Amino acid sequence: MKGGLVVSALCPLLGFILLVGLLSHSRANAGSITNGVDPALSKASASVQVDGRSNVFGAGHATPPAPGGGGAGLLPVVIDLPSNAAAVKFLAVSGEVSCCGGADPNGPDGGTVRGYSTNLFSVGGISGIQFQGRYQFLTGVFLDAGEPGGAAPNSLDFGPSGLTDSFTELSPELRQTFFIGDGHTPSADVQTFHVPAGATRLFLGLADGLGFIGETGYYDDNTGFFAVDFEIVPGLPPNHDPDCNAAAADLPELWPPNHRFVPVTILGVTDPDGDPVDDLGDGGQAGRADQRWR
Ligand SMILES: [Ca+2]
Ligand SMILES: [Ca+2]
Repeated sequence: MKGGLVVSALCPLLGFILLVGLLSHSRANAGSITNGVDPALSKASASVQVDGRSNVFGAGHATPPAPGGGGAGLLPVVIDLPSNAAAVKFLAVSGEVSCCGGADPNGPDGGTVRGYSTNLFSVGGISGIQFQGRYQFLTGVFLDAGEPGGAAPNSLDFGPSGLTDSFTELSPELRQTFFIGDGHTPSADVQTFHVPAGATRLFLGLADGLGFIGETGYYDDNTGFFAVDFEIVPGLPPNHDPDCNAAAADLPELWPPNHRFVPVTILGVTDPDGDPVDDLGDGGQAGRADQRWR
């Protein structure tokens, strides 16, 4: 009877016990309070095309970098994130690119046939990325509203001794490049990419360099593109506990004992989010606390 109000003392001879809903536990009622996600927060989906020359390390900069030579390519594709963005899912990624003048094209999960491994350095405040045995895959990076600079986050390693491409969820940091590939695990489960705090933009491109090792560059010999269908998953709005400070029964007492059920309503409960303050959907009304009696 945690947090409840027992009124049985008012009618002990009859054994009527009136139980008032667990007002102080209304967070446990979240099933009925927060299941109704605000329709304004519905998922947003869209499609973009990522050119094979899109340089992910150009994210947030005016021009893409190419300290390794071979051409800086193009600025990456930018997706502006709504303020309530919680995660991004890539529902379908198709197309092919070539690292090398049209030879040996590969899909979004990256190439294998040329035997390269990716181990590119960080540049301009954006982390490098590693993937032993894989190259030229779809790559992303989240940024806040500013131009990246300073020390970059650690490079993520998606190789066999690292994260691999089998993760179901990934939580990259701001300015930390990450493998997207086709957005699905090898067993075809869609992967969830959590949006880091403060992120306002997601950039899509590729991570290239001479032999995919060292300084980035060598974008200008790339061909093809990836077509990317993505979905932005909104977060739930913040939920606050109802305010029970003014809660009171609408009957001061149950008397005299007469073997009859007596409905009692608790008034004065409010919710700062405007959520209904009933329970279980069993007859309570908005603006009232739930009541049960037996
Ligand atoms: Ca290239
Ligand atoms: Ca994949």
